[in-house]
Amino acid sequence: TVSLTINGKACTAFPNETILHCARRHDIYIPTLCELDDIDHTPGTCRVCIVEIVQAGREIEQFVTSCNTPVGEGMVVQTRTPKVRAMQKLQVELLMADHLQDCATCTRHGDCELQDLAQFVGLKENRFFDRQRTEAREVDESSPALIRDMRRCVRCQRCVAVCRYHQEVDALVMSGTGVNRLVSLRHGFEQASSTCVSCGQCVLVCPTGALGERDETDRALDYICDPEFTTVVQFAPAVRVAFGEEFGMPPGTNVQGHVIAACRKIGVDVVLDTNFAADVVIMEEGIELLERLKAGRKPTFTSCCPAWINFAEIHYPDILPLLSSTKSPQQVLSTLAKTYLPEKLGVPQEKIRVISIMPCTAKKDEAVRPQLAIGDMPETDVVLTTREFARLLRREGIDLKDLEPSEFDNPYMSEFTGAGAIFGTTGGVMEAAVRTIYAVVNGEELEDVELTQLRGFEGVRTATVNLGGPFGDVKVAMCHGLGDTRALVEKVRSGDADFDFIEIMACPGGCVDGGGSLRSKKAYLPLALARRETIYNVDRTRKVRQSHNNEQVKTLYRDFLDAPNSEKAHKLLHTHYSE
Ligand code: HC1
Ligand code: SF4
Repeated sequence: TVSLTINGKACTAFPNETILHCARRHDIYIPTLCELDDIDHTPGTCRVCIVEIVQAGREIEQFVTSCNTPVGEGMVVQTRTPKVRAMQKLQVELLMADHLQDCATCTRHGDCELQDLAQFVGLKENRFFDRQRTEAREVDESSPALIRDMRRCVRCQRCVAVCRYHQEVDALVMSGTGVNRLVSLRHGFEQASSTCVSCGQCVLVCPTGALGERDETDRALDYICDPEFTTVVQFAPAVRVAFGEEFGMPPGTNVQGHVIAACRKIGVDVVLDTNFAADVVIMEEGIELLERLKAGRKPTFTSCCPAWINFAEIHYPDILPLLSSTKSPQQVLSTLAKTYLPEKLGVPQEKIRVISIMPCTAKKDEAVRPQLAIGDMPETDVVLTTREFARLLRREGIDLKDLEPSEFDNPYMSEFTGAGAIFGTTGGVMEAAVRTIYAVVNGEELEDVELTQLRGFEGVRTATVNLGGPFGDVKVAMCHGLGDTRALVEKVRSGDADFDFIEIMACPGGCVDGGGSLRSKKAYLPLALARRETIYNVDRTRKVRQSHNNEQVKTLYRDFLDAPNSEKAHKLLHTHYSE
């Protein structure tokens, strides 16, 4: 170990540990902006983590960035001297100099790491702001999902790092020099035509409002407030366990009842559950998988994650025939809300508007796919990320904590099973599918529905499941995060991986910490495990835990779809992909 002092306090460090890291372990605060420990990102570009050091045996003081300077034996570190504080303040002032000064209208207002820094250094004035140069910076609004506003970028490069080293999509690059240096899409493309798959991981790590989703809270309000329309809201499996945090509730609190109450309070007519549609997806995808296995076609990839679909289409179009043709739960619910529900409610199809609340940015892309429309009418009209939904409630003066939890009351499309609930976490779709496929093949239920061999958090997990009947052992894989996905897809293409069924979720952890969920400052995906625990609890406490035993799903097939994979089910609930 290495001995040193920080602000007079004796500290021990590991060899090659950075000063910042050592300080944190000893509970000494040093401000940071570009650095993000969770993704091992220490570019040292913002320079606000500057500290004063004196190396052992040397008299002179030096000023270094603590995030990328290693400790030394006998080093004396000072973090709060007048000189250090003045330098940090100047740094923040320089960062502010080319940052759009419209905090009050920024979606990160009150939740911004740059604002926190301005408070930390006690910034009272802003001497160097160059409005003209800042306002001239690029704002890319070409994507239905994401907005890249370079007027708010602080060049921390966290987005570049997460996209390149974690998601391995590598859609972002730094371009330009000096004051013109900024984040661009590779080859200068616009978002809509680049290799970006809209997974939103870059948004989760952005410390300011430079990256974000296209805000559609106004469009949602327009529908909700218009008496002409019957507005239907659906919310994703993960939303109920990944939303309370925004209103000060402990991580992973199940706020399903609060979300229902909030929707009613803002004037939504019908509140439905994406979990119900997840159960329907299991029926369709499960039977589809068995058909494919019988025909010797394998592997089949799941198709519910839209960033994964984008990834396959853009990066590996040759594998598209391997994807399940079943639409995602979001689209299944929207389709049924505009075909099945009108009959049941006595409301004309063209008067229905579907708003979905998703922990996902790529769902916005999915909603505008031309093949996911009924004639000219999109199946899903508006997708709000979890962040936008929080914003919408604030705009309506609602604090989630103050609401009395409510229950679903729609008798057709709101009941869900434990299987539908676990879609929200990595491995959940596979587990839900196996519960139903096993019963279909064997005519009896699995003895233990908790398939713990499919759980876990490794990037790729594999297992062998005995399906019984003519199928016997099938090999399955579950993968989350696009870095691991790329490696797995490469293996499938080269014949080095032999699987029957593969679940892919583009976001690490699955939807519980999706790219559209609430952002955490200075951390990447810190809440996934707490949220996942709650999801498994929801499953554990459901009376019915297999999709095929969902009474509303049974009624749907009896009254409307005939059978899973029937001609009608195929027409309404399956899709195709584009190269
Ligand atoms: Fe997901 Fe899905 S699980 S994709 O992760 O299949 O977003 O939660 O809604 O559609 O059900 C997200 C979550 C979600 C779909 C379902
Ligand atoms: Fe990369 Fe995903 Fe961000 Fe696109 S949305 S730039 S793929 S991290």
